[in-house]
Amino acid sequence: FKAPETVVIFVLGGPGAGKGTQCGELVKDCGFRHFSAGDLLREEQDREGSTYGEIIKTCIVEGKIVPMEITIKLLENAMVKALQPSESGEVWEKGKGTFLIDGFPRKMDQALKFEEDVCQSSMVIFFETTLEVMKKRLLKRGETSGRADDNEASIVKRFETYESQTKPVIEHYAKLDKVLRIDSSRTVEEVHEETKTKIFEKLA
Ligand code: UP5
Ligand code: MG
Repeated sequence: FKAPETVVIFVLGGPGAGKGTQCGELVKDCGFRHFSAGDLLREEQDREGSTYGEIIKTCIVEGKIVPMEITIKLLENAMVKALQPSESGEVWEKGKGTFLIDGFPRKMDQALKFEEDVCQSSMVIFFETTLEVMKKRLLKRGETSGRADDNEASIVKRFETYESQTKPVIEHYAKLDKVLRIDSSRTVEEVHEETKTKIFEKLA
């Protein structure tokens, strides 16, 4: 994966912290591109003829991390595809070279592997809120989302994986001074404004 103009931003935070919502806001407002590891995995799970359907399904319900080779390949494919010229021929419209990688890396070995094989990240956005807020948001979404993991039992397991596996990734990048910490307990608009400001400060 070679695209020197590309800026890669990892977007992390617990389940339900608001990663997907905030990435959507950044796409609308700044033209960034959004790659959700979870969405790519769910798509692959449902793809006819996929060899990985069953393993992805089991991991998601159990809140476990899918073997990283699968996720990294899906992300890399999506990123390469995004770099193809669009129909209008415009690849590098405003912001389009900034890639938000949402919900990845969730575990230290994935972070190292991705940065070695695919590309280095410029920064990590960490949406931080309490487990209580996250749980409330997930249960509310579960009323309509149809997501196999938006239920009490899966939520508990997702939180455990987040605490034990993903938090060390955030700590690792914090030591490298790459983390933008953002309190995501507030409204979508408030969180978005602070996120945007902090990203552009860091990029400047
Ligand atoms: N909401 C959002 N922001 C709000 C705000 N400020 N105020 C009030 N409500 C707000 O938001 C969640 C809900 O809260 C929504 O209803 C939203 O409207 C509301 P969302 O933006 O969806 O939060 P997000 O952090 O994206 O939550 P998500 O559930 O997607 O987080 P997860 O990290 O759990 O899910 P993900 O899809 O990334 O992963 C799912 C599973 O896939 C993992 O558990 C794992 O099994 C697997 N996976 C891997 O194995 N490897 C990977 O690399 C990635 C995923
Ligand atoms: Mg999400």
